[in-house]
Amino acid sequence: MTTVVLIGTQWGDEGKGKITDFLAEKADLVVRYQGGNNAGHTVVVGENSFKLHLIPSGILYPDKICVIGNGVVIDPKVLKEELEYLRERGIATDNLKISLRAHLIMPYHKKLDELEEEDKGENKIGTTKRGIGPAYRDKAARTGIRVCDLLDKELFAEKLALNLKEKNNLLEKIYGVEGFSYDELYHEYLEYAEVIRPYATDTSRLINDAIEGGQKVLFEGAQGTLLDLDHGTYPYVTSSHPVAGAACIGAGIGPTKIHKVIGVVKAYTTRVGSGPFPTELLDETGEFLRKQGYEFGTTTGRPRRCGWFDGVIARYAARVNGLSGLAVTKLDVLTGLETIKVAVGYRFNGKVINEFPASLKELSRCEPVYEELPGWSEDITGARKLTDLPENARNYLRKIEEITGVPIKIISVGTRRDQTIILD
Ligand code: 2SA
Ligand code: GDP
Ligand code: MG
Repeated sequence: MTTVVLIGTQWGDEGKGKITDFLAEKADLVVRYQGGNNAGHTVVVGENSFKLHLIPSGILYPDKICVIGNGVVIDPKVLKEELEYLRERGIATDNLKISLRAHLIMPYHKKLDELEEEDKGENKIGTTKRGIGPAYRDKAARTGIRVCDLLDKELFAEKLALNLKEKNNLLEKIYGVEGFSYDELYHEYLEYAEVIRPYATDTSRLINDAIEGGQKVLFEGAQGTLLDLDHGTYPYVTSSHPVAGAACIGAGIGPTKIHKVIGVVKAYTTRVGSGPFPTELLDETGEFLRKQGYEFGTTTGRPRRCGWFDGVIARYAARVNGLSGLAVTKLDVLTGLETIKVAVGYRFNGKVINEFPASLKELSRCEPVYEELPGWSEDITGARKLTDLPENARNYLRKIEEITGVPIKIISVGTRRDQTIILD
């Protein structure tokens, strides 16, 4: 491995946490480049299950440098809690590095996220209410507060005052709720400044120096391609860029520094939050997938919507991310299904289309065109090489390769590190 970007190809929760953890063993640095604590990555190490939201999954290895890049939005309260959660479980956090350029999530961002969702009623996005959208909005509006601002008392005081003037006005006059006290926020955040200070650095420099020095860097994407602000199912997306290209911007490296892009593909499809989902199963098969795959949000506990594997989406993700390889996860969850359906195109206005439409109105009218493949009943959680898998499972994987045109490099057949098959 040299420089690898690992991304989600669907609507998130593909099992990126597990694959990151697996690949991190061979990496020197693990870097997060977008999103915030809306992410929920579950990593199972032996008998222990770790749920990480903000800190890169690589932290579970004592010798890896873990970076929160400039493209991430940081809720310092959550950072403090996550650091404590890890330390309480015997995980050292000294190798964490945080970008001086990363933006902060403030309590008014969370409040606004909540109020805006309520206001939208039936049209709500289904956000995680972690303040992600409002924080990125301030970043784009050039009013955001960054880590380097927080570490400078006077600058922070100035920026906080300016922001509170605007936000309290909005909260009180538009939403009719109480605003935030300057003094309380100022003192709360000064405490967080001291939590962040030991980790804060120029992470772009750090990452580039590591690459130049021949070290191996793994970029850990959060959410998934269809939640991307540009390439996803807008407006039912997150406010960052989960696609591979964003690793450059969110970490401060150039495109020439990336060698491989691995797309994590769940063997079926899930989605949390609102918006169209062509292969969604609202029947007992959907219920079977949710139960077998334990499909509940890692951050919010929400039940995930479940459906068949969607080849149109996978092909689209292969293109917009420039995938060089696939990691197929949760293949074991399909065990026991007599037949498995795979969407190979959509029927729209009486015609078959192969491209993922830009218009959501169009997408919501698309009917999947399915191919049916025979399932398998054998327990595959003990498989460690391709030939351990039943023929029907191998045929299913071959179908995914055929649809996407991308070779499968990793197959996951269970939550644990060892429940993984590596292909050359
Ligand atoms: P936000 O909070 O502004 O990013 O929400 C906007 C949309 O992005 C979706 N989103 C996610 N979808 C899947 N998984 C996510 N992380 C958690 C997990 C989710 C959870 O790992 O399970 O616990 O509920 C995630 N984060 C954001 C969100 O559902 C909206 O559709
Ligand atoms: P992420 O957001 O992409 O990191 O995914 P999540 O951690 O939110 O959700 C994936 C869930 O599936 C987690 O609970 C993982 O432990 C679990 N998981 C990952 N790979 C496998 C697998 O191959 N089989 C099964 N049964 N579970 C898996
Ligand atoms: Mg997740």
